[in-house]
Amino acid sequence: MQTPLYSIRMRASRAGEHISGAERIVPFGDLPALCAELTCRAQEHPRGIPDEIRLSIDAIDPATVRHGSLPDITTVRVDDLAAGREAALAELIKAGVSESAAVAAMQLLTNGPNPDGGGLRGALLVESRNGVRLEPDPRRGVRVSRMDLEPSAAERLQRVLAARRLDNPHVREALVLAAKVRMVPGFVAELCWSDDPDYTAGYVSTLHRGYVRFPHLKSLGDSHGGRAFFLRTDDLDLAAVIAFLQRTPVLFDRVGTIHPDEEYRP
Ligand code: WAQ
Ligand code: MG
Repeated sequence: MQTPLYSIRMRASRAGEHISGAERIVPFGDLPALCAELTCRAQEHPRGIPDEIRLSIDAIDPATVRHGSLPDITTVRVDDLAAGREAALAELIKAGVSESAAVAAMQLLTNGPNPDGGGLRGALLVESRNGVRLEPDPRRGVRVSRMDLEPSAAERLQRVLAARRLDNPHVREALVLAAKVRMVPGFVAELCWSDDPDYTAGYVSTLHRGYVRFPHLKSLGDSHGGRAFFLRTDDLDLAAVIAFLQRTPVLFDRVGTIHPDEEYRP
């Protein structure tokens, strides 16, 4: 019999504002150690000390688990924030996002997309052509959950990332999240940069190019960041997309190729 798997989710906030979160899928026996690890992480986050930490643990129905591959990775070298934003915008437009929708999403991530101020714990869902926001609750966004690497893929990923000096938790976790998001029907692109003040890199993920990283999508010290998922909505069952993102367990068993770095040439 297979070991029963559990989804574990952490989110930490202060005065209602999102600080950090994490989502993993692990065997039953790994839960105590992971509870400790995720609690430490919530306590030691560069965005500050939380006044609320939530850990949620739910059994996964093995019959619902899906499998998938991580995207290929390319780093586009840019010297500064302006070049990074310009290169990311070009990548989004190439994937079929309208310029106005892409610019509007970048503006929201820059200023903090929460109408109450600050960030969201989830992602913006954005119609790829007209830029209309699609999340049911714009104060929360849509949080992707129930995804992880198979142990052998986790090991392999760390090895290939380390060989390129890219092995850090931001990259590993962003790859897993991006891999799940690109599985949804209607997916056009994802834009992300971290809300951690000490991490300036971000990415654009598309079906054609994979996970394209830009070392500078914001300035050091800036605590604004977030994610936007661009979707084409023709015949799209949005409720099913959201249900998949939040609830369908996906384990990634294959790692993509890391391509040579590219220089950004405007
Ligand atoms: N589902 C939806 N949105 C999320 C999730 C999730 N599971 N996790 C984070 N977000 C949103 C949320 O608004 C966060 O405030 C924001 O994204 C940033 O999250 O070098 O570290 O965990 O290749 O700070 C990308 C570049 C790093 C990595 C991204 O994001 C690289 C990062 P963070
Ligand atoms: Mg963060």
